[in-house]
Amino acid sequence: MELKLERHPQSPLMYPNPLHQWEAMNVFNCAVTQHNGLFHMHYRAQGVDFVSRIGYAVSIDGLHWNRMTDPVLSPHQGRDDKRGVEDPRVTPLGGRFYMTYTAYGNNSFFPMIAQSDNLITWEDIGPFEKAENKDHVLFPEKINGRYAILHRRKPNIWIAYSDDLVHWDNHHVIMSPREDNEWDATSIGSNGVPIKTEQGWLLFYHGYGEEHIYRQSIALLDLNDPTKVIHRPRTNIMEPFEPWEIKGDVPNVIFSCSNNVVGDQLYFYYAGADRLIGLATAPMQAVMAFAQSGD
Ligand code: BMA
Repeated sequence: MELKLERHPQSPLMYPNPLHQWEAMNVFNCAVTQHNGLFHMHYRAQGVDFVSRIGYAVSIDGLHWNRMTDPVLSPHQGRDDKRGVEDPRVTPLGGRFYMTYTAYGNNSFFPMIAQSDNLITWEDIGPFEKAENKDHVLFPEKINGRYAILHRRKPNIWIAYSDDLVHWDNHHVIMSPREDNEWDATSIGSNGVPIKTEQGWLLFYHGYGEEHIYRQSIALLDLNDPTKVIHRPRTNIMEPFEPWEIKGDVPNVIFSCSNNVVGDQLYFYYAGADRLIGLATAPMQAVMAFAQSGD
């Protein structure tokens, strides 16, 4: 069985903004959160200084966006994140919002968790761990009474649990790259917030092989024990194809930090070649049928 996401005719939806220095070069890798009847976007932006910041935009229909003039998150004083803050994923949980993002320094990067009540002002909780790690995303509810997070210690997707979002334990590898010649043979990482379905947690993930082409697919994890991968179809659901997905700041990249259910459709926001933001869709029914077709 195959599933190919369909590019929305209005895609790409968002371009760099030459009027704002901080987002004049690239806008990409966005989290989209549905809250109070609106779509809220947090996106990675790079300006003329090539430092990454996180911008915010709001939309009524998920297609037309109004952006804030200034970023909502920038490199902080007193820590080595001079190259910026990257790849937000936003999880609504227990009446608050949590953003997982990567802080990038001159020599290394580390995975951060921040919290907000209003999606605009963010307060850091701390690093998820003091090691090179990224692609971390919180589950939208506690599992067996504990916070759960997916993360990436290269090249695998891991899971870990916590009681306070600060101390994490029970680290397990849940998915690894596949054998040579597969599209995801070198490294894999999680995308947006896993979606709870009757059949399990629907996980969106990216992967690349030797040619370094970033492609996308999905897997299903057990609801009560997400260390168990129930299905992992072999084929990918999206790969670079349009000119703006092939050429940009980094070539041949489809990267995503959000996967939303809108009505009966999947809204898969993604970035092409680390430069523009687009949208691809599919009926949720088709997504679930494909998810269950894997080994
Ligand atoms: C990853 C991150 C993403 C980026 C991707 C492809 O390591 O840096 O922000 O989109 O590489 O370049």
